[in-house]
Amino acid sequence: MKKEPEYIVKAAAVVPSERQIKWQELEFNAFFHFGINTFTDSEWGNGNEDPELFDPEELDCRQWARLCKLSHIKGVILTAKHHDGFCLWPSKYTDHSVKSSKWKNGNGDVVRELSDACREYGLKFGVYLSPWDRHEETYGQGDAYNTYFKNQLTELLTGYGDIFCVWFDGACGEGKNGKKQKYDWQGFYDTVRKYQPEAVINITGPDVRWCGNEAGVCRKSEWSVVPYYYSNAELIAAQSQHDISSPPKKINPTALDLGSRKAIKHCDKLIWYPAEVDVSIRKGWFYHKDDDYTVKSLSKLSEIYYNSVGANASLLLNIPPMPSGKIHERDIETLLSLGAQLDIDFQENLAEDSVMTDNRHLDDKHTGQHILIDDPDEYWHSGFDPDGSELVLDLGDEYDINKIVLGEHIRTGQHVESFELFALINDKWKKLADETVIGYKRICRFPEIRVRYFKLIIKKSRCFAAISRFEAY
Ligand code: FUL
Repeated sequence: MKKEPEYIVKAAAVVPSERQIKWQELEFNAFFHFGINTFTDSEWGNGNEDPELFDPEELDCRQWARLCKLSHIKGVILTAKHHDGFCLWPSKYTDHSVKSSKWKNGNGDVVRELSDACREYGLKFGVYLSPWDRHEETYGQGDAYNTYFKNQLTELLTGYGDIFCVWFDGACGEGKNGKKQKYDWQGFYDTVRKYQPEAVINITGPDVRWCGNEAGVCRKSEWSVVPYYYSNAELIAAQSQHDISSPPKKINPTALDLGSRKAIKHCDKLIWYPAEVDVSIRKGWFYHKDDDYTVKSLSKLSEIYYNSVGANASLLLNIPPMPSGKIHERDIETLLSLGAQLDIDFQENLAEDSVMTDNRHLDDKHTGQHILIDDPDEYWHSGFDPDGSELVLDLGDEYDINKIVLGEHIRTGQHVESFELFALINDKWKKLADETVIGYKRICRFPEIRVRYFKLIIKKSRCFAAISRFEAY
């Protein structure tokens, strides 16, 4: 039995909530930044925009949803209200919304149209609601604004069916009247839990952590077990964007390591707080004609996908619709090609009917072979001496393979600290990967090889290792 220090025993026992597991399993979601900024060609509105300007004459939320469906996207998050305070639904608490616009003579509701389209296409639906509101008079007045915000939240949580995610932006600044608002974060969270208990609360929230940049990358070792400290809303807000001219492009260097032994050693409290990578398909978060040439290529998007979904993070890709209410053809083209590429990349898991042996396991219900059972709750458990444990996959025949997908059984926590992956080539084990964490999903890519046997060595793991995914493509 491996003797671990007390703080590692504690870290190994931290597990996700059911809502965090459901969210993690979605893997790839879409962000839609759409609002008054779409019509003023800006990124941050100042709240004084004329609502009349909002007029997406050809709004087609079914087009947005269809595109997501074809691109492997599982959930959608709409900017119901951005920093300018303009609401995409007819909130009864303000006139600064679609009801004062030209669109459908003030009778339209984008939240309704998109949530309906998502249901039709089998996608999850979520909302972004900016705490920072540059229009609302009560902003900066303490309780008055907090009540306003909770009322709006309640409208969104009770009027549009199931909500899978509520995204609270960390960006905050001065209000209209120069005052700063003291947010009632706990009250906001309680409102979400009351009306949509299954929804995760992201970013300045307790369930999902911002990866720390908007460049589409996560850390080499993305731990889901991190100090409680990182979920502090004031801290997240302080590290978020404060100035429109300097978007946070890189990972904050002081936070390169959130979950290693060194990073958690002196922490009183650890939590399950998995990472989300949010990035835009083009330069801005909102649509600008001048950005049409900045739409990311298939190779860039695919790199972002593998560096997030394949590295224990979730991907939230922003696709900003045009003033017409439709998505630009360049964005469509590149997204569809990503969808087609992912279809090819994950066409057939060649490990499905294979044999998996191990050099140790906890008991007969947790042998290597259990990894291959098509049930996320079947897994191999190393027993309590995990370092140096080995799993050997025999595909039964030789196949051309360039990807191995691994995953820990996160219901029992995140444990693996380092591993190596090998393939048997000409009777010699050739090293394909030498990595740190696995977490919910780790995709190891390598130049295509013809191979029958793979070997995974768990070099170091906290207390034990539990693997529930080993796929070959
Ligand atoms: C940031 C905001 O300021 C941007 O406009 C955008 O909404 C991004 C997702 O979050 O904090």
